[in-house]
Amino acid sequence: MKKITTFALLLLTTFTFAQTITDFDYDGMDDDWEEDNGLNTSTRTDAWLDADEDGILNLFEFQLGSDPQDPLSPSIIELASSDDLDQLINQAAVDITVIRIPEGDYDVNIDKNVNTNLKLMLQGGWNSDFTDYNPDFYKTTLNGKKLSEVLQFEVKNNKVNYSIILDGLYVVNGGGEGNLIVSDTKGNYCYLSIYNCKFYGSSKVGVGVVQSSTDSWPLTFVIKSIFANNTKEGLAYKTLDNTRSRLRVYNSIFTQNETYGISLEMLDAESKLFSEITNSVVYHNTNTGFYLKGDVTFDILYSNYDKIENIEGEADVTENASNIIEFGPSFVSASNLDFRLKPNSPCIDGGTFIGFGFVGTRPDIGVYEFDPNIGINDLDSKFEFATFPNPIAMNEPLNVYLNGIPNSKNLTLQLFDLNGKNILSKKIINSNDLNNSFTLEGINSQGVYFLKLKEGEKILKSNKILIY
Ligand SMILES: [Ca+2]
Ligand SMILES: [Ca+2]
Ligand SMILES: [Ca+2]
Repeated sequence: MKKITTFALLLLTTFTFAQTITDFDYDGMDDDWEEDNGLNTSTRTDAWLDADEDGILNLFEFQLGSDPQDPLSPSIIELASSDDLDQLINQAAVDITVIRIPEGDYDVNIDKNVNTNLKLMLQGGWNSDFTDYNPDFYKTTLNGKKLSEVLQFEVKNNKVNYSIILDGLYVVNGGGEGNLIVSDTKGNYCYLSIYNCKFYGSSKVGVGVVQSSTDSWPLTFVIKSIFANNTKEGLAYKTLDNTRSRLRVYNSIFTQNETYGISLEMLDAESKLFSEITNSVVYHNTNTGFYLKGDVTFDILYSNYDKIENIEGEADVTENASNIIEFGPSFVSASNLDFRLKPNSPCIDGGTFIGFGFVGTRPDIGVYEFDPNIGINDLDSKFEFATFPNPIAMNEPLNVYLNGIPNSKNLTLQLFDLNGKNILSKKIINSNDLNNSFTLEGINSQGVYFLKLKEGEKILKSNKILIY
């Protein structure tokens, strides 16, 4: 991983926001931008890859307006122990500011007025020397100690554009209105993205968003994040003043919150929210999963929730629910905030492909993919190994996704048939080779195969692959 510690923000970006983008593959990245930057306008998978290996996913490079093929763009500030996180965030302004925060506990109570254009990314989940990223392993905790909001962004000035991205953070014990509050009364084009984050133990909401910017068109992503044990809603999203908002929630969990998992509330008749919740668990909240009010288009797909009861202004809600699982998610230990899936969970292989690598016949619902070849005991290991599509046609290229595997001199990928015959071996120079696709050579019959990742003779991971 490249280290960039300069505070100088040398990059002038010519990228400008538009009110809407043309996005054929629906991955959140503009078609022209994808073409100009060597990405694929007809696959969603590339949003979650990191072309220049700078630790910032392509989707977030788009939102920041940086170059996804240049590891020096955007410039990154690595927080040293002597640095003052509050001060760094408050300095963040129109230039791109990526602040990388190593594992540790930080007392944080930030209230930032967004008066000018802002592109800010806070990225936790790194080890102390910033060579390895794994948010579940290297916990970066921003702790509000119930004193006030942990992070609050208030947009009050004229027509500013902003991108706020949180990645790999535990945001806990917020006071005031909640753990993260974004209130926007004057924004223009607004991105809020939450990825690999946890929002626990707020004295009010986990995350609260208020959009009241006339004729703006905000887009909020919530991806692989958990909202649990908050005193009010996990996520509360309110819109007023003729705002048209879009909310996309993917592979996230909302549970054990004391009111609703998610509330989506239009505060006036002119505002409208297009919401889409996919591959997510909204279960075991005190007052059912959802509170919906007003002109809300509510698409819930391949998800696991109990019931939607409190729909006010129900006539305005357009509900589209499909492939819903109504049984409990069967977490390993919800009381210990361990939201991995047990082997009997109905969420296993219950999701739909949205671009992430997965194990099994289909992606799982929730944050953590269950691997039947590994079970739950080894899921604490720091790496992910996924292959897709699966099942796969005989001559179709296979995508292999690796994350967090340390470089080793002795890694191979080996394909075995059901009789244990080794059909193919591919040596891996380093793990980054594998954010790629390759052809399964030498296969001439359909059936079940096992792709094993080995270090020497030791099997690190094994995925079952069905070839048709
Ligand atoms: Ca796109
Ligand atoms: Ca794409
Ligand atoms: Ca990148």
